[in-house]
Amino acid sequence: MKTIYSAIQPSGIMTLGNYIGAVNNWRAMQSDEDNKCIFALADLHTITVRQNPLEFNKNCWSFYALLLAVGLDVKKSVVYLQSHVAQHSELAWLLNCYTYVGEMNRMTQFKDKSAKHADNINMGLMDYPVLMAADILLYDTDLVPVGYDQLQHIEITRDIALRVNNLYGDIFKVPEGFIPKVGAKIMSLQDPTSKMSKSDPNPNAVISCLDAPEVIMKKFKRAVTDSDATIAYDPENKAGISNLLGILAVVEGKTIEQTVAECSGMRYGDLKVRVGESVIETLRPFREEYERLINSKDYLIACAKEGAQKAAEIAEKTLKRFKSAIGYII
Ligand code: ATP
Ligand code: LTN
Repeated sequence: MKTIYSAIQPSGIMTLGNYIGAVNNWRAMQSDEDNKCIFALADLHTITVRQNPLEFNKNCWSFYALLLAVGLDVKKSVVYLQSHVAQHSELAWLLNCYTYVGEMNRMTQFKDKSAKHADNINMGLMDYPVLMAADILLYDTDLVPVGYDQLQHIEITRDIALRVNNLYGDIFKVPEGFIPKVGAKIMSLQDPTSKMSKSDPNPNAVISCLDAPEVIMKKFKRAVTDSDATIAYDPENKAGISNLLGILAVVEGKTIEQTVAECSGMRYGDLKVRVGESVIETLRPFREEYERLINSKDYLIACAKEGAQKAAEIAEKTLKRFKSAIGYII
């Protein structure tokens, strides 16, 4: 049995990048009987950037409903809110004392986000990877399915786990990242050299999993490509077209080679329409199920509560193991 753990922040909107790079794989891993899957809304991480309380609350509901709508099954997997399981904060504190300031200073995301939010470089922003390490290590995780941008955080999680194990014996399982071969970094539709990001202020750059079909089509038709007219997969020199091919391959469940073979010879405009149509059909059932779930708050509350109980049971065991090794009276 392998334990799979991952999380997503309830901030902004869930993008096609989040779906392809992360959530789509969570669902695939959940359907393997040999996997025990645990998925969280990383709502403690979200307040490292200042949130409007009403909007934040709405986003938490919305992301939880959307996780279920895309197919996370609460009967098979544990799906919960990080803030409902106090062990995350407690382990993060303990791990802080086994993490060096220099290590956190070097984190790419910390540097990027500090530059972006220069008026609010809070301790949480710097400590973000330690909380993430706590999330992962609490569940004796084997594999962490994430997009490419999170790889550095998985590395530091492994470093912290090994450091603790060297001091106290076998306390933590040392996890591995799981990065998809295609789709680990879906690019912005307006600037295909940068990542499609939830927090992009330009709505044309980003597909939301809840966008209406006509909006999705419009955004793909406007996607930035290049002036050459050949369809080829070459992320370095043909970033826009390669991004479209990558998206198409994942949503149609094909390899890049198959997709390129099918599309070679197409005009750019036709490729854009083909990608738009496939993405619309992929997202359509999610949007419909989301509309149903977001109006079933009692059901969502019951699911979240059950998820948190199951998560806390596992988390408490790991936390006690570590505290006892440090010397705490437990
Ligand atoms: P922001 O850009 O505002 O920091 P985000 O879009 O990266 O947010 P997160 O909540 O940080 O969203 O990421 C959730 C998951 O989605 C992570 O596993 C991350 O690696 C993955 N992910 C995010 N954007 C992409 C992308 N463009 N392509 C592939 N995977 C992505
Ligand atoms: N930092 C992650 C979200 C996250 C996460 C985790 C992912 C928080 N805790 C544990 C995997 C495992 C991000 O996607 N930005």
